[in-house]
Amino acid sequence: MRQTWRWFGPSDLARVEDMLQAGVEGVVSALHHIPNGAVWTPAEIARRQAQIASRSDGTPSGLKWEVVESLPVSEDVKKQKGDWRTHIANYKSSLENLAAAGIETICYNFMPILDWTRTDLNWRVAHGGTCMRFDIIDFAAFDIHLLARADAASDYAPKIAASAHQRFATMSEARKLELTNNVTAGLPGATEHLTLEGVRQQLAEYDHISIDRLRAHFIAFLEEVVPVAERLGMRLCCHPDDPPFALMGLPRIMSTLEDYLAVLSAVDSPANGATLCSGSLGVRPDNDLLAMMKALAPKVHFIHLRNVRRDNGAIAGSFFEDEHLAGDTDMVALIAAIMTEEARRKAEGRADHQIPMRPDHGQDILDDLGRKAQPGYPTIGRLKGLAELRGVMRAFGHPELGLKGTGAND
Ligand code: CS2
Ligand code: MN
Repeated sequence: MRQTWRWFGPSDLARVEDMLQAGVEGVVSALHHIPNGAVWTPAEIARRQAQIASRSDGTPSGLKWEVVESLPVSEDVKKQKGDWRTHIANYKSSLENLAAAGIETICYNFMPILDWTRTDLNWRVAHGGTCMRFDIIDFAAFDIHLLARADAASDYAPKIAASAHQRFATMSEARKLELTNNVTAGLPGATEHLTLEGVRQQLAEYDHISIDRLRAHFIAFLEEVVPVAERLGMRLCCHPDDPPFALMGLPRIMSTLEDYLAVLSAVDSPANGATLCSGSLGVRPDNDLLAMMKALAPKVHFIHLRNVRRDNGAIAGSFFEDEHLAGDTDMVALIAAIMTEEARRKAEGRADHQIPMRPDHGQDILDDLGRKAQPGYPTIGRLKGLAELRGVMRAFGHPELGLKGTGAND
């Protein structure tokens, strides 16, 4: 795997030299300041490439922008409303411009309104660091009582709704505010920081969009952009829903292997691929990450390695972001499956046999604590995650001791 790292640009708390010290081989970035639906111009792309290529003292870093995350799909395209046709044309132009700049791997997602969703951004773990957490009871309390969505109560299992009522009854005003801010927090440029009223208005726009309709919109989008990506030798890779189940009554269509197979087979092309995010998909106990990796193998173009622990006992839906080698996903076995696929590609002579991987999120530890990084993107916590993952990769790649018989150590 190619060891990459997400960098939000010059405003990122991690500097280019920090990435070098973390042992990063390639950079994942995006032009967050460009509004969703607009064209990424050659000049803006070149500017970000130049920022990545040099350290703060101006000397060359040797790093390159290798993966785009994300080239966002606009809400208009998801709803087939307003300017959606222009936005699709602009998406194609952005692909042309990125390909001309030598960037071939493009991650995006197709989640309505919200990107990732958590109820806690700084949840204290036993070792004293913090991580992000999603608590289904808190989330239901938000949905039923704070957002006050009409059908909310009946969308939850009775046990969850009852616990949510109880918890809300004793919830402090400060926690209500914090919960609202956490749930509506988004990524810069990907989703704006939404007010409750803003969320209600946006939700109303999805009232008539069923799962099947959203999937049809997605396939219509793919039918337009995949041929362009294929002609340009690019790899599109869709990130799964995070968490991988319906929220606030919104349709979700990228949560399971069946979801992936439906859209990847609808527009069958090597350019139409997947981002395997073990942290997002791993929230569902019925998502078998190893089986997913094997089933999607030739079309996995980008990998997010992150581990979650489902932690609410009998009530499904809650989880926290555990250390990379802890949690409910067998990370070591997953890495073996990925490296086996890489070996298979190499034997086939595929130029993209090395799959870009990044440590997706990390816990806040040591000097991360108290620094205001993007939620999930502390420097030291991610560096630790990357180092742990690299250790596993190195062991499997060992010529004597590694994955014998798979070709992974040839
Ligand atoms: C990311 C996603 O930070 C994260 O959780 O994995 O937000 C991801 O960048 C987008 O969904 C990809 O489009
Ligand atoms: Mn991810």
